[in-house]
Amino acid sequence: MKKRAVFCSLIAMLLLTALLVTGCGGSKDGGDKGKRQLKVYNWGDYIDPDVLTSFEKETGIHVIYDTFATNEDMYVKIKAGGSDYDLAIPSDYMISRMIREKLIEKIDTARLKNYKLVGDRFRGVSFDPMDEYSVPFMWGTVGIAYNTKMVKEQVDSWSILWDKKYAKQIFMLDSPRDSIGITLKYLGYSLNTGSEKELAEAGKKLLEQKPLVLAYVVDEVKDKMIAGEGAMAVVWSGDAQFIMEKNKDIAYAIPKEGTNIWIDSMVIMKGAKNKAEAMEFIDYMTRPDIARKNVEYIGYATPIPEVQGKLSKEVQESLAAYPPAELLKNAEFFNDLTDNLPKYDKVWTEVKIAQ
Ligand code: N2P
Repeated sequence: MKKRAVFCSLIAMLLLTALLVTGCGGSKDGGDKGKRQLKVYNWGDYIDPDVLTSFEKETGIHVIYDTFATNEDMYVKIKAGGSDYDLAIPSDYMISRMIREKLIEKIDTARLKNYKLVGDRFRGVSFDPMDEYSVPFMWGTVGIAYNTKMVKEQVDSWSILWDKKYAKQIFMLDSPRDSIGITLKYLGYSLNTGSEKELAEAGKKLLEQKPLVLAYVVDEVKDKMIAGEGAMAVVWSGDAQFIMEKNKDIAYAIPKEGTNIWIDSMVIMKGAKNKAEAMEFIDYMTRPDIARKNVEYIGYATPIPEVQGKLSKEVQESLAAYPPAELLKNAEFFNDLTDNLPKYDKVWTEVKIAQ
């Protein structure tokens, strides 16, 4: 009996020590701050680094932050499993696919203080019609950034990307959906086509263009265009805005044949270990002062009207950032391709391996 009492008080002491060491059972605002963490997977160059720092400071949540260059790269890593991300920021069509494949969780937007600030045109969107899975982060278009010192003519058509006089001065996006998509638009087709014939035509066009292409690039395009290394580049609009702010010779065009309009939204991964932290991150990114810091740093467009209204007149009138509706009349969102996806993969592989 006595032995047992000693044993019990020993256990109690051990338990007490354990509690003291871990900060009394994990209270949010106690000494346990360093313990909370969040694993985020985002596009490269898609956040103001100061915003990450201030989030960590204000919430005590340690962020493990990784980046990807395209939706397809992100998908492969998530699908392979074991990456452990809590939160990612894919585009529309990829979100549809992730919902379909049960890779992401529902988000209770009623628990997000700042969700009400999201603009109406970003709610009830086709890839998440009931606003159940995603909270918009940025939006934009695909277009041509060009150097007005090297391109003297008007840029209003994708056809300029096939003009031999710009041989080896053209940067293409190393992103299958984007590069095939704009080629389909140039040919007068939908960028969601499932037609083998139309896709074969687009593939032929891209192969024909390859000798004129200086490089297939993603985030590196910004430095290259700022440095004047190419005459033009197919870019995402916010990158164009970023480039234009650093090099006044650069302009942005949305070709008349139409383009892709996209929304990148925050999603929570299925089975995320740090769901509460992910919710805090989403709400923080949607907070007006933070959203503003972000867009002013990265150049992309905010889905929060109140934030847009606070930006400089120059940015608000920039067609790279906030294009007028008439320029978007031929624009399409990408859809989840489902069974047609292999057809696009085949086209892109052929283009990339061609000599
Ligand atoms: C930023 C990537 C922009 C995302 N580097 C395009 N949807």
